[in-house]
Amino acid sequence: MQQYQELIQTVLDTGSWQDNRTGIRTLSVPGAMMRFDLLNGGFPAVTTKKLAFKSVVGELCAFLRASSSAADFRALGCKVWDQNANENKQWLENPYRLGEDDLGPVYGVQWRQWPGFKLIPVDQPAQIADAQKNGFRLISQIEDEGVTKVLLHKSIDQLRECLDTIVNNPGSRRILFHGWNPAVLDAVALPACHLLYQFIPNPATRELSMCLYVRSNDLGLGTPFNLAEGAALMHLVGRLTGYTPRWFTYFIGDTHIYENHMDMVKEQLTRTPFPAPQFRISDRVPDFAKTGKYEPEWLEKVEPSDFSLEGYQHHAPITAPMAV
Ligand code: DHF
Ligand code: TMP
Repeated sequence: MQQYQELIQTVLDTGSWQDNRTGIRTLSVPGAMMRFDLLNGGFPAVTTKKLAFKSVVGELCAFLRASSSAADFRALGCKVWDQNANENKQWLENPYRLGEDDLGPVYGVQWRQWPGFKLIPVDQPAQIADAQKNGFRLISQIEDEGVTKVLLHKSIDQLRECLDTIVNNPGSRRILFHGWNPAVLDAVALPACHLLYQFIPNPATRELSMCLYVRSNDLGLGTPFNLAEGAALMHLVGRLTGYTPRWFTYFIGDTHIYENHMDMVKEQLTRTPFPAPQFRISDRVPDFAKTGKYEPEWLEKVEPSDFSLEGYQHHAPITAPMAV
């Protein structure tokens, strides 16, 4: 995890101070990249402090189940959403908030249940038939800008469609899912930070690579989680589609360190990183490469206890407050 330390150093050396909505300033750099080779169980866990691995895999399971409540995250062992659900004044006053612990249609809802709508003029029956064939359900007929149209809806499981494509059409360069839904930005506790995931399978080597784009990344708290979660997702998707995880390329837009995290990150720079641990998924989760049976329903069935780190050596835990 040399690269994490190098990125912290780059921000300390070249960053500029920025104000933001939280009231806690950040030292920021516009744009960064890290790249990890996950071959042979490799895993980008930070070692210069203790990674809250149980919390990481709890969060991933909650995303995979399309959770929209901090209570669901807690039930899976992850408390990191409590503050965003219940302590941000703007969100507490938001008419879309459904009450205690509600987060709105965050990450997993977009990954697994993207709300897809089509408005098609009634004089286009071929389009309507095609949409219905593709799983859109007719909701009603309406007048829109003087034209009679039908409104159709489909809950789109973007992630499941990625797995289907890895299995059936691995040469595709369109295997991605998006967390940024512009239609719901006003109705969520926090607009998606890690938002674009693209899978790149290599059918010749049976290796699966992934690129992840994170629009805004808190190097002290968010980045270690996002790296670990992205890598865990690659290992899981690889298991379910018969691929070995390979290159994990991690792009960041606004790359920042909060002013009250300076002691935490500087302390980490004094520590020598340990070798990366090995990542394991329990045998309970079927390996497509061995069974030849495609079982994508394990995306929802997987439990936090199915994920573990082996040989995780780390320095003493350090933490710092999260800017809400
Ligand atoms: N807001 C901000 N300002 N930064 C974030 O990184 C962030 N991340 C969110 C939601 N809002 C956010 C979701 N992810 C922690 C880690 C990830 C995360 C939120 C918080 C965190 O506090 N980590 C601590 C404790 C982890 C634990 O014990 O569960 C850590 O030391 O890693
Ligand atoms: P923003 O919406 O104003 O960019 O604030 C979001 C903050 O949360 C920002 O510091 C980035 C951080 N964050 C992460 O780094 N990773 C995450 O997974 C999440 C949810 C947030």
